[in-house]
Amino acid sequence: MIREIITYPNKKLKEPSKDIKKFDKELHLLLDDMYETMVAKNGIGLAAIQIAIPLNALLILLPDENDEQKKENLLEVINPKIINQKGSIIYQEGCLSVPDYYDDVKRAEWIEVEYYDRFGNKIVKEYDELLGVAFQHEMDHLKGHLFIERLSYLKRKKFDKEWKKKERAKKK
Ligand code: Y12
Ligand code: CO
Repeated sequence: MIREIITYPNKKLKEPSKDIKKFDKELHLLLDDMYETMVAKNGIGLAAIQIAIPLNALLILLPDENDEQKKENLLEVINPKIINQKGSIIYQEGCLSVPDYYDDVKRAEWIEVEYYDRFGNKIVKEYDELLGVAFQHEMDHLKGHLFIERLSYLKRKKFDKEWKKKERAKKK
């Protein structure tokens, strides 16, 4: 089922998510709905809190070299932790919960993470480039943060100005 995505400034997006304890059918249904929602909305990543569920689950599905999102490349991530990181990279990010705004964000260039798959198997992996950036972006959601909080002072001002302008236009 395609779920509604909550958007800035919905306060729920600030809520820290909780660890998942049961790797059961209910979790599988949540992950399936998240997948349907992410693909339907043209996303490459989605955290459960973006559909108002404060649980530590996220998905990432990058397009392949033919620009296709193949389900076999889907990353389902439960209760993730970054255990090592190094370097820095600047990447232009966007977010389904912050529609129509894209900007450069600085993050770690390489991360080592541990997490669980949908069956409760523990996974330890390294990610870099876009996958590493997307992983960090989605993990921020689980802690109640949006990428716009990581913008420089001037870029954040630019975001606030554009957002207010859009709000005024909606009221007309
Ligand atoms: C780099 C880039 C993105 C991430 C996090 C995952 N972000 C997304 O999946 C953003 C998707 C997105 C899709 C949009 O819709 C379309 O393009 C049709 C979109 O546009 C609007 O909302 C109007 C904005 C964002 C991490 C690293
Ligand atoms: Co996002």
